Amino acid sequence: MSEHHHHDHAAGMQHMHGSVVHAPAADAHLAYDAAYDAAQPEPDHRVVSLTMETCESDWEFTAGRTTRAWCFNRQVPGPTIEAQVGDVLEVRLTNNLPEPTTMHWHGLRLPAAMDGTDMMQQPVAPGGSFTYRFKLPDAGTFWYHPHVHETVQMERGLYGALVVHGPDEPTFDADRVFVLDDVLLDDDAQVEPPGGWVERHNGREGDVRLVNGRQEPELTIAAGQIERWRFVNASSARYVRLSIGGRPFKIIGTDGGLIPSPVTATEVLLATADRVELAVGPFAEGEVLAVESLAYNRRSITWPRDERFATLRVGPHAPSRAMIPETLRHIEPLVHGAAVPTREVHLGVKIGLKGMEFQINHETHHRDDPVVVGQLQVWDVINDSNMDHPFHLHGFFFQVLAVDGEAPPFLSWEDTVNVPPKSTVRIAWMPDDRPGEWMYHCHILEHHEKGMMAHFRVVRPGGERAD
Ligand SMILES: [Cu+2]
Repeated sequence: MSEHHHHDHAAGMQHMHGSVVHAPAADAHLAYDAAYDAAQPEPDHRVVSLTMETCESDWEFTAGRTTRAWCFNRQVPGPTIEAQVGDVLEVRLTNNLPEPTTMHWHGLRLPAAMDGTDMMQQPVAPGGSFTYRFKLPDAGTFWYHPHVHETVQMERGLYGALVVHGPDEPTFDADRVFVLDDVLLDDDAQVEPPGGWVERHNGREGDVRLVNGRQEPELTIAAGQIERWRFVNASSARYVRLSIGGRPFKIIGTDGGLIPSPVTATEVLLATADRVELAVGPFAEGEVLAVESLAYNRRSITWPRDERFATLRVGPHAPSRAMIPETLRHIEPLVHGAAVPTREVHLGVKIGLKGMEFQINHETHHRDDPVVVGQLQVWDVINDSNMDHPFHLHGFFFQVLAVDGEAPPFLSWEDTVNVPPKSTVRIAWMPDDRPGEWMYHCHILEHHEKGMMAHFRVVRPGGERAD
């Protein structure tokens, strides 16, 4: 799938200093081990090394029509990176776009310096290079994308998937990644530049729906087989209420990897940037199913309707070796019993003299208080506005404790959660020992750009005042 190759760690490679990622353990997200070296692979693991070039390139989102896209390695999505927990990922980025860019590693617990935000690194200038290097502590479906000028760069095709395999995964007949997106093309099949106030309010929803960079492709699956389908919603603003012909599937994973046990459902909502992993099948030969997004009213101005992403055709029968255990993983709850909120994060939209402002705690580009390593965070994320916003926290996984006081149907690790209008989502997370500048924001790209974001420091105890 990808062009990367493996090579063993060679002595003398650069170490990153001043950052420590905690070690994987029974529940990796809670452990901490000062000996964990973010720059060196675990014993018997490798450095997964690859080069990435960003540049303008021709791409056929729609068959027979050429778009000047912006690509990682001349493809949309960029190459799917695959690695194992405990490997080090080393990506040498060369930017051949006409403007600066970065790579943000969405969902990964990495040192702040590798997060790819303009808070932590100078964006890579045209013609410049930067090497990202960090260890992969967690299994799951992640993705990468620029963290500058996203409404243009991501819309034109800059994104890709990263799959990290764990030591103890369920067995499937196939393991596939589907990166969903939509793109707004003009009559000449070129990507429309950012639009007017409706788009700034709603976020952009394109009329061409893409699976792995192609418009409404045909997919096939063998009758009788069960596959692992990993979905990434890379859209600017589109929510995907995913259905596969209305047939039941099993949800087995979310943003932060496997969930405790499979959950049977006929649909699942992916806000922008969300990931979900499904066990799909078995189907009967000859069936034809729509992979589609059912109408979802996120209270934007556009009217919701069912829209197709792909067509799934079921081919001849093949034997199955799939084995999906009832227990997929142990997740330790961060909070037992009643939680005491430590912070309120208000999401608001204000229309005033400055036009439309998308705010956190009543200001754009909010500077939030530091959090201290090892101090449990319980945040009430409160949506004061009349439309949905997907809340994304960089660098750390959280657990959703409640949505308007109701516990979610299953425990999971997340980095993105939808916050419905006039609702409160209570989350808990534990800052492990990765000090630095971090951020959270709405992942509707136009809202993020218009200020619905905040930055804050993670500080060591006693190292800095926390208030
Ligand atoms: Cu938003």
